[in-house]
Amino acid sequence: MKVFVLGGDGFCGWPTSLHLSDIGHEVVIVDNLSRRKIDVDLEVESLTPIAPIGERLRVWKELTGNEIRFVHLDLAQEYDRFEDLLLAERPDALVHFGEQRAAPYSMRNEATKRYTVDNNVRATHNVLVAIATTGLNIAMVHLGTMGVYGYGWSGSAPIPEGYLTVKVPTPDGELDREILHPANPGSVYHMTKTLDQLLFAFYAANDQIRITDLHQGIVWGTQTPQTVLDERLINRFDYDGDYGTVLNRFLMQAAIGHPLTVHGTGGQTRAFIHIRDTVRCIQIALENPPDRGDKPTVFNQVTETHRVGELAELISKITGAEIAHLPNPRREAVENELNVSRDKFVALGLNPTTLTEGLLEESRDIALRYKDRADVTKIIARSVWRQGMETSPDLMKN
Ligand code: NAD
Ligand code: USQ
Repeated sequence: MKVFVLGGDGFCGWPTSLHLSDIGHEVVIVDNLSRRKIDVDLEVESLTPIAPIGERLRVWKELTGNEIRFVHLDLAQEYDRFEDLLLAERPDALVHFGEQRAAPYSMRNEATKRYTVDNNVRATHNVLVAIATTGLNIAMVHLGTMGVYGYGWSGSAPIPEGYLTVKVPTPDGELDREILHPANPGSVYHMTKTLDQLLFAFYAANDQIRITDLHQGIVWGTQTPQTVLDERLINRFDYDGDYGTVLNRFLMQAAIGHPLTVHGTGGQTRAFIHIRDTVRCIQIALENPPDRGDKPTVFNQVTETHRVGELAELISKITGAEIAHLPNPRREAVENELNVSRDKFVALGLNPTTLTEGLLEESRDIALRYKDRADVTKIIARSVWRQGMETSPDLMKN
């Protein structure tokens, strides 16, 4: 297949591009490199050194003979160029990672709230309009989030894969109806993913676009079999208070002797997936697209759930790291249950990689190898959900 990877320079998009190229697909990355620019604005860098995109692609070709092409394009701002690109290249499928993905960054200030909505909703809508207008039969796979369901709305009831069957009372008795699971976003970022879902429902029905929406949990780990081939292919490792996600942050903090930054009691339960499984799930989704006229297919792309506090305890047990309970900068439930249906990927052949000490060690080794690149003044999460919320002072000095 010829596959466009939108956002293919990012943390999930880069290893996915290499994986798809490795198994023989023709890959074209479309990215505006905005994630690299945000690092410059935040004065922080990935813990791992990220080579320029041209160098990444050159090394991949030298090592494997496989060519991945790159198009520098802003999906939210350059609609005409994107439509022309689809017509010229006629891809069979596209994977859409190209959005601003950090919840704390989306809550940082009025500019980042507006940027996140403008960028994410426009990018997704432009992609859909371009597919509809060109009339190409492109299968679209989108990276959504578990956060669209919210945490705790249905207590311990299993969260279905996208759709909920409800009973609608009518004067003639009850009707069974399948609806999109009610949206309960916890941040401006998560809200954009709930808006994406409505766009998908509309364009699947109106223009018969074939859409798969992957409700992904928190991705952890760094490397895949392709990114380890050469240091210039290494994947991102975000550890800062806005972009670092919880498990990778804890692993990095343990490696540099920083206390583990648990927000509040640590009773928050979240869903997780290793980056190696992310790339396999995307391959499975690409190989099993819905038919024209189907409603969007939704998969819950998660392999396990854990409480944040329990993860901190596990890492503390392995590494001896201290645990710090910090004021929570987010408005979120202090504690929640999370029971997620996740049968579809397993039925289609995914053999889940779960959180084992071996893999934790692998991530810790990377954190140890690059620990001198860490700026410890960037670790504490300081983007608050409402003005006036308390945050922690730095726990370490550079
Ligand atoms: P990332 O920020 O590392 O990568 C996103 C990429 O998209 C970046 O390279 C960025 O430059 C590009 N991009 C953003 N806006 C663009 C635009 N307007 N035009 C072109 N390119 C644009 O994020 P990630 O962690 O790789 O996440 C990828 C997707 O997966 C996101 O949509 C995110 O919501 C979703 N997701 C991520 C996680 C996670 O834990 N990282 C979990 C669940 C879902
Ligand atoms: N947390 C801590 N300490 C930290 C960092 C986070 O206790 O140092 C807590 C947060 O308060 C939150 C939980 O850990 O309760 C998860 O936070 P996170 O930053 O790891 O994940 P989140 O903000 O939910 O976002 C990440 C990705 C996003 C994706 C989402 C999937 O950045 O793109 O959509 O995971 S999900 O969480 O399933 O919605």
